[in-house]
Amino acid sequence: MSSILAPVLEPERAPREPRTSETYSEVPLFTRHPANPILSRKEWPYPINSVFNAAAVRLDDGDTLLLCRVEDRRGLSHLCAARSGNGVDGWRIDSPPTLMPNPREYPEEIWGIEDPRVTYVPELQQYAIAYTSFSRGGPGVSLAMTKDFKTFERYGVIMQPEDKDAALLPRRIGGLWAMIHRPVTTLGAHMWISYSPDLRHWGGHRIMLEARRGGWWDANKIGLCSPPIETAKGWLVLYHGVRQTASGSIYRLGVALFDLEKPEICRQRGDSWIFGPEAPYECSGDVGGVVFPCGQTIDADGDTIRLYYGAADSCMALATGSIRTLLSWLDENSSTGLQSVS
Ligand code: BMA
Repeated sequence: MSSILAPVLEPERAPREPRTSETYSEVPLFTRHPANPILSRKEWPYPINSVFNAAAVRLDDGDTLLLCRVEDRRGLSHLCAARSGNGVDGWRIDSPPTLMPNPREYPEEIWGIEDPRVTYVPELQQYAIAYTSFSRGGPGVSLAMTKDFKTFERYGVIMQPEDKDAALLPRRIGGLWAMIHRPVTTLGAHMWISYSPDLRHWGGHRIMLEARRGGWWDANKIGLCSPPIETAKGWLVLYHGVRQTASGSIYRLGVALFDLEKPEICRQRGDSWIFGPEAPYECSGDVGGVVFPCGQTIDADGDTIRLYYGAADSCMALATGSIRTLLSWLDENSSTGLQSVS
């Protein structure tokens, strides 16, 4: 039975013997692109402080579009599209910016809009942009729809503060739209999933993944990274875990697999993180020690993931991985019965 207080964990396999730390070797599941960082403020056609945490899509014409979070020199963020034929360089950047906060009509955007995740929705033939709107109440989740990244239909705030790290699934589940998000409640900062008949009214709230506790790398605070990837084995989800240390937070990535038709059911969850800040552009910047992907594209081979991530809240970087490899890594490196280990 699922409950809103406890995530459902239905492992397909029997629980294994507890694993030891020697079991966890450093497997390079994502490879940094040699051209990193691929975008920074020096490329920008107007004065900014930083560009990071971009959503990513492959357009019909073959271009990669990054919908970047751009922080201006007041500290407030807006969204700006950068397009490239190869997804690595030759970026053509919108000027004026693509999507600005509109606090007159949407007061929840008074301190800016941040960290978009873009999902293409075949049924609607539109892209859904879930982004953080920031105001006195704290961060909330807003939604906008677009066909072309030129005009947008704004739905306003759909998940009230404090909530962020949201993405829409690309298709209905049991007739309803499904949104992953990360509210902060008295229960902690965990990933939830909610359902809607019309993208405006949301309910059926369920916790889908809990932050672990104690010494774990993903203790206390987690959140969705890029939108889930649909595979034959389930929804493959990259998430960030935040480790609080005496000298600040470390943002690292983990991976988990969720049931295709009941996505609140976690099938597998990796024990160790799979990617963390190591390169100089990830370790130093406005907020050193942060890798923060909000988008990926999948190559024509159906397997290669191009993961676009913000580095140190300052620039954009790219790393490549493989869906097949992540799935087989999960088979070998995930724990079951998570509640007992957290
Ligand atoms: C999170 C978000 C991200 C940011 C990260 C690290 O809470 O605000 O936009 O990249 O912190 O500062």
